[in-house]
Amino acid sequence: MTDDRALLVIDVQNDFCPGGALAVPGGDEVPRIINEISRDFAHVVLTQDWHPRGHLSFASSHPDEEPFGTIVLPYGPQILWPDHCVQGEPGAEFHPELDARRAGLIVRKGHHREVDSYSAFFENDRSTPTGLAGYLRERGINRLFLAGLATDFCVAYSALDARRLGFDVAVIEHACRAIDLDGSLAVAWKQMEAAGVTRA
Ligand code: VGL
Ligand code: ZN
Repeated sequence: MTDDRALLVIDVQNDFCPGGALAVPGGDEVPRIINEISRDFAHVVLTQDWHPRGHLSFASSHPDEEPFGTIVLPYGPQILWPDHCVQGEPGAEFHPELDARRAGLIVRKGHHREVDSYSAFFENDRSTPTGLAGYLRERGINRLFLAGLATDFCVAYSALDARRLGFDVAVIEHACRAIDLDGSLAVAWKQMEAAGVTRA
């Protein structure tokens, strides 16, 4: 099928939904919205946050730190999160209402213990690629539509990296939900708008 658009569904996993370890308010509202939207796309890619136990983004890996604090790692500041999306645990599974059947690719990210990975394209060192850009380019995909969790972290980082890589990028706002930590949602939108990300 010649369609130069892809739907990129970010981290619609149990731990980011109410009842999960890092619950995003309203996170469980997006699977059904995304299922509707995905019918219009020939290309659907899902991402899955996929951390080993003891991941350095977990506050529990640092004896003197609390969740939602910040530390400095070799690649820069890192927010510390509750343990979430641990490989093979129920919290790392896709939300049961998300229809994953039409996804052509599932990108797992955050599996290196020492580096977090918000973006679907690069780890948080902003230089180690996941391979997704090559996959999309080989298929002639130029335009990306993003949905999922969380707007101000993994969706925003993915959108910004996609722009940096030369893709047209739209964030489908009603199919995303935010963590909004200390105004992070407003900051994320400011950065996305400055980078030429549109709202769909
Ligand atoms: C995410 C924090 C930590 C996200 C993932 O999917 O937005 N946020 N890991
Ligand atoms: Zn994570």
